[in-house]
Amino acid sequence: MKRLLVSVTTLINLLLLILSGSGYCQHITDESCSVQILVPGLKGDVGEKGEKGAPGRPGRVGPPGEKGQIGDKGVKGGIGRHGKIGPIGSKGEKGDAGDMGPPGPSGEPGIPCECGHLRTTVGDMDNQVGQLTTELKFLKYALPSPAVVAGVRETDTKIYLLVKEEKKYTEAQAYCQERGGTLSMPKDETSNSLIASYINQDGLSRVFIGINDLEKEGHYVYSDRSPMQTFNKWRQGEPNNAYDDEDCAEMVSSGGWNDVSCLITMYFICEFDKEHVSLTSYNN
Ligand SMILES: [Ca+2]
Ligand SMILES: [Ca+2]
Repeated sequence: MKRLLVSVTTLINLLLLILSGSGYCQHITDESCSVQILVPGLKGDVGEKGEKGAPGRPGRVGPPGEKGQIGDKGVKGGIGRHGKIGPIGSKGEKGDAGDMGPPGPSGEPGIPCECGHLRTTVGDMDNQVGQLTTELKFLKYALPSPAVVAGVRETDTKIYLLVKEEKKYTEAQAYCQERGGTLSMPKDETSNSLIASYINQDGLSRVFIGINDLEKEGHYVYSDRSPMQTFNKWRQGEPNNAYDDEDCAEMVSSGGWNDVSCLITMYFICEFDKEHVSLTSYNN
């Protein structure tokens, strides 16, 4: 481009010189008129190198390259650090019992003694434990609940049970019979005193006992239908069959007897034969 501009400029200059020379020379003498041809000078020296230009603008983002190949597998890493301690595991099942061990060495000889009486005592205690065990089973069977009885009283052959539930005579008798007994039958001074103390101990004033003349007026029998013997504890003026309606008997705290209506309700005392208790199984 630059070279082309130089050439054009040169041509224009030559043309101006030709035109001006021919016109100018018409007014000037031929000697003094000459044609001067101007030619461009020599090409100058190469200029100094310019300063470095500012960096150009970044080019456009090229298209994504093709996906490379899968690299080789890396080298196996070293052992990692210890992890945290885990939670306590559940308890395992109980293992089988081990084999029985060998017998131990013999003990030292005992001290000789006269043990005959001790053996007798131990034997007696065994019998008592057996009897108490039977009575305990009986009580667990016979007692509806601990709240309604005030313990038991007993002689060599009988067990007495004070039941603190108010019942009519026949209901009380049925209660005792259901448990293998009967309403208490004081047939001698000993049993009468024991029943009386039983009443007093609990602060009571009267209880039904197993005596009645239900079948025949004035003919008193015990609740097991055995006839009244010579022993009795009728209070003075009793039995009086008051209002012609007293066919059952109560014992008051003094131990005395009185005939009363069978239809009133009061506490009562049952009686059980120890022999019967021992022979009966109370496993319920
Ligand atoms: Ca009567
Ligand atoms: Ca009476």
